[in-house]
Amino acid sequence: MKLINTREWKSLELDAKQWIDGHQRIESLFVSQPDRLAHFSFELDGLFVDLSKNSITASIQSHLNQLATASGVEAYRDKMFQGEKINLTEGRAVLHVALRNVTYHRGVFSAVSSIFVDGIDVMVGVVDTLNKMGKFTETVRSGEWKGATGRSIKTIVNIGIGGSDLGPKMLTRALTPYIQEGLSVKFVSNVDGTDIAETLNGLDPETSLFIIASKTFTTQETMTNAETAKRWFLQTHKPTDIAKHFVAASTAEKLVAAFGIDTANMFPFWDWVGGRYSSPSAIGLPVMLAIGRDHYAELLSGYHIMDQHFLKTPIEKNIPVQMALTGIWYNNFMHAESIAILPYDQTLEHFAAYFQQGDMESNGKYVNLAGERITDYQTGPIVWGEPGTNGQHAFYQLIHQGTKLIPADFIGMVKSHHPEGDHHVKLMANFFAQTEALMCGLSADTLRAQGCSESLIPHRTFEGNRPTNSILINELTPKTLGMLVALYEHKIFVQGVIWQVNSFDQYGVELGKVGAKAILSELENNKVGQHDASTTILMERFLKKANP
Ligand code: G6Q
Repeated sequence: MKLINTREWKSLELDAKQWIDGHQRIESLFVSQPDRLAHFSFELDGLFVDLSKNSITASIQSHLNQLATASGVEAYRDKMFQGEKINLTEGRAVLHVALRNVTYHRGVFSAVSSIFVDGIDVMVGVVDTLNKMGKFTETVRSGEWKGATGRSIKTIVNIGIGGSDLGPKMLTRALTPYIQEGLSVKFVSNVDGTDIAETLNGLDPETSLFIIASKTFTTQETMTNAETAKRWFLQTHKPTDIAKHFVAASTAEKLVAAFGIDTANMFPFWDWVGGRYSSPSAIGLPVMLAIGRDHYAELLSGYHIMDQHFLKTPIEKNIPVQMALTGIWYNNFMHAESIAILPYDQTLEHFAAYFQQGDMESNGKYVNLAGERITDYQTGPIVWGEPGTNGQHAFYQLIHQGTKLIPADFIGMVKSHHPEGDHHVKLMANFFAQTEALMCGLSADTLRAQGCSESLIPHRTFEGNRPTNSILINELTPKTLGMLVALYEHKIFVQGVIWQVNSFDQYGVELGKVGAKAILSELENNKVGQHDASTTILMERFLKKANP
């Protein structure tokens, strides 16, 4: 039966109509349901998730739960954890959960349990790679690993793009307080020469280590930047020195060797790790180098805690499921087009960008698993955001008084790594004040009582009723960060199941990879082929300017 014709979907459509027609308000739900927080807030190991400031009544919540059950979320989740090939279009298992299915004791990673794909226990490779990364990391961090001229490594440069860049960049930045003193980690991704040029400027080749991070080792941007870095390095070094200054995170051994990298310094991963889910794989090498093996193990343990919670907790208490259902409510029944992710923590400055890819590449699909065009409901939302309080002075105006509904996730910490004076209490006062103001608004009566002139009242009134999720974390540590990332990953998974899309392919990315190749060859040969009039004039103008 079509999703929109199911009993669960129809009930929710009715709920939405009643909510809108009844002019209901979120804050009044706290009066009609005095135990609302018990139903809408969740706690797991230092992570408190409050979903109570949403336009979701107890009855809507129960209809959403029924939708999750009827959509087979639990069965699909179990298939993922068991290594079934649920990425149907690519015929692959989806096992990023295997990457953190590990324990750690005195420098050694071991598997928690076996996970089989095609009769092979993937945990053997996972653990081997982690231990190899661990050993390598310790030699680099201790200074035992020497560059070609006998000096130890001070700067790590990760060259990758998309899933091979955003995750490690976000994690490394978020864990800044854990980075070893004297070690700096840089990320290059854009094929725009500015990115690599600015990174190489002032860099000392003798103390630099490049990680070429590419699952396929063919991605144009990454390989162009890697070749440029190699050329720059060879201005001062011999080809045989490459092995001491270049390593790879990849699945493509032959291409890695052809580049000049010693395959002993290649850290593998597998086809069942999707790019945007690959940060806890070998793609996490810059993170491990930055924060060390012990902290990296804590990061993986955080992911694992959330994975196990997702796997074992009934729908009603399952945090990723509940967050996903809240998102479905706005996306499909309240006509919201986007969601904002607003971390009140400067080190989470790349978090929204990371999950912009995580969400939009996973669920930005208009074809369902059966290959049919989805015409009657919305799939993935537009994801955007910036750290608070900067966002407050930029775009919050539209969230408060714009004509669009923008559900927002607020993420903040109880304890800061930089409590400097009263900075942290001020930061968090803004977090709490914003979520309250978005919900309660400011009425004309209050403004009148404050002496506001009648002509200004329409402008200064806030309708409120703007929904928010609040995630309050005790402290941003490797463990809680792992939990937070896994929470969003599983939320995306649940939504993909309900929308019946394959959250694990990315043909939209691949289109870009192929399209640019053909045009590049035309530009290089100064010969514009068959294109539409607009593309032709753009290319001709570009060529004229480039070769006047
Ligand atoms: C992620 C995508 C995409 C990918 C990049 C880099 O899920 O597949 O962002 O990670 O295109 O690909 P390579 O790692 O193969 O260079």
